[in-house]
Amino acid sequence: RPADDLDCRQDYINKLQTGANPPKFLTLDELYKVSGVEYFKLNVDTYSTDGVLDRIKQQRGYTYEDEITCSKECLPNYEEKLKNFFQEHLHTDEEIRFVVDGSGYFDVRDKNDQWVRIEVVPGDMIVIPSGIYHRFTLDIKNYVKAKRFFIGEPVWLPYNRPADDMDCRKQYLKKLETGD
Ligand code: KMT
Ligand code: NI
Repeated sequence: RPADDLDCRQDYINKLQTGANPPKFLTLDELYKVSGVEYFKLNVDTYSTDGVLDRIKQQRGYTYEDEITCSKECLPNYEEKLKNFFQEHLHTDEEIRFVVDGSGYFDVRDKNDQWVRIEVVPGDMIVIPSGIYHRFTLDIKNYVKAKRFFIGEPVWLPYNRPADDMDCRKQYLKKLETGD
């Protein structure tokens, strides 16, 4: 030790159970109640023409869109970026991801500060609220392709925990407490 950069070590950490033992499964309504995370199911074969994604973008004001591929081959600075994604952090804006290929895990802290692991597969669109502590990791396939959305000019800056004094954190906690 330390051998934290070895692939087998990373795979081991990624597969570690993050939540309750034995696992407890949440419905999407429950997920929303305990974290404020929103979820949309899209059809990965028809989303570009079926209008569902367009309606969400329009309703929520998503004016920016790009695509990120996380794999050793496609992501510049792969090791460092993945390490940063997996550091517990928050953002001043929503983190919106629509997975079109591959898979991975978003871990978010619930209102009792316990991890909730959200597996994302093609067709899954999640909205992680601003001010929530979270992290992302790939699974054993080491590959995900996702569309990213943003209201206005994108800001990807993470604030690693602790960031409890930030306005977005306080607002997030207030909203969670009052239930919207
Ligand atoms: C992020 O910000 O954590 C990511 O973009 C992760 C890859 S998208 C599923
Ligand atoms: Ni993030």
